[in-house]
Amino acid sequence: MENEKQNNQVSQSDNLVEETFSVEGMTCAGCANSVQKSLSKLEGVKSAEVNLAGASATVAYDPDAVTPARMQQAVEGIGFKLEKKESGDIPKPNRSGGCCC
Ligand SMILES: [Cu+2]
Repeated sequence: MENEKQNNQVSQSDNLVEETFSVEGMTCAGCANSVQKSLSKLEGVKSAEVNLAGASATVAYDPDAVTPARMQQAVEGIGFKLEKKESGDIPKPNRSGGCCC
């Protein structure tokens, strides 16, 4: 008799942090989409919202499973730059032409 319990339980963690990063290099909705995808597919990232106009990304994540450094790596891997937003840091419009499309 098989006594296999396939309890695919997601480890319950209410340790969720929401943080806003600034994203450099996005020039169109396609760019924003790529950044959003690369972030949300990371383990530990619950949701990612990329704001093209504001050149920012708001990520809800579990700090036990993923780190901002990891997100930076992922975003840099597709040609953009993710930076922790310092308070008082005004995002400057970026039209450097690092477009993905
Ligand atoms: Cu683009």
